[in-house]
Amino acid sequence: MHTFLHVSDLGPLDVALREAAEIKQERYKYEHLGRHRTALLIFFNNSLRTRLSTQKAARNLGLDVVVLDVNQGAWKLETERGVVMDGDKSEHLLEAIPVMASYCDLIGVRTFAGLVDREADYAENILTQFIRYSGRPVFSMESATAHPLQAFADLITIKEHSEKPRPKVVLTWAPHPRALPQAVPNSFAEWMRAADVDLVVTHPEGYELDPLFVGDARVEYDQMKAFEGADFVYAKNWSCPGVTNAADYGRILSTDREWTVSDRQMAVTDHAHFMHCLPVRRNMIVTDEVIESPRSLVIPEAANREISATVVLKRMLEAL
Ligand code: AN0
Ligand code: CP
Repeated sequence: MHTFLHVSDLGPLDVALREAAEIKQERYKYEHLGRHRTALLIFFNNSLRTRLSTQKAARNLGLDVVVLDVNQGAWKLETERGVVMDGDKSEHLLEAIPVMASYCDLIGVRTFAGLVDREADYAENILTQFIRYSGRPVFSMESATAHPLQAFADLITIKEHSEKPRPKVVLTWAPHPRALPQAVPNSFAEWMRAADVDLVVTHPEGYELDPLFVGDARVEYDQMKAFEGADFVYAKNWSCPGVTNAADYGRILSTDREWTVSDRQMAVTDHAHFMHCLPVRRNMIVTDEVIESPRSLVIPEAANREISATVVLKRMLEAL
């Protein structure tokens, strides 16, 4: 595997899930693969889980790890070609990428959508330059439009806790005070469609996700109706994807706290598990009661980030 952005990069999901289960039992089984190899993890944005779990995964595989926070101590990077660099940016990505690549064997990149230019965000402007100019395998640690390591961990978690062969999984929008990317719901929808689950997406009108990710998944604008009989509820905020109205891209269209996941909605589910990728704002996205309930999976879900990252890095090392 040379790039990791979409579910298709991983090949058959049943094989990947078996590999994940095996690695969870024996985390250091492939420790020899990373010997004398280095993974470089580059963060253009904040992270707690991805930063820690990906480092742990790399160590499971015997890799050396170098972490770079671009905004703390590196030169400010220009990402657009053709710009006259007379502003505050001292270095261009076009030099920085091959330089960084010369010190490592694998590269992980965390970068958020700008939420201003839909086309640039959906072209994955920064990640694409790493893929094109580094000559190294590159994996998304959440890029502008996708968060595949999260979606893979989510799928592992659902498979581990599912009491039915084809569970009903509801992806619900929830309110948030700041505009957030669509990366998490995009990947979650993409991965659930590829898995054997009954996916229902619910959000206020105007929040329609890009068809590239959501395909023809069922969309239900009535949140209570969507929750009926659900086995898993996956909450997330996202800003307007600009699918129905391009001018609204990146905007907050609703702050309706009726959408905050509470016991009221959970009561109509089939004793559903609650999931969220974290970080989560309590009593905006989900109430204290729901996130603290025994049906909440947010902690095992985050723990599975180590497992999804170990499988992905293992695949990349095997292909070197
Ligand atoms: C980010 C997002 O919504 O994409 C990261 C989630 C993993 N969330 C925040 O910035 C709060
Ligand atoms: N879920 C997730 O990716 O969290 P971080 O932003 O803390 O890495």
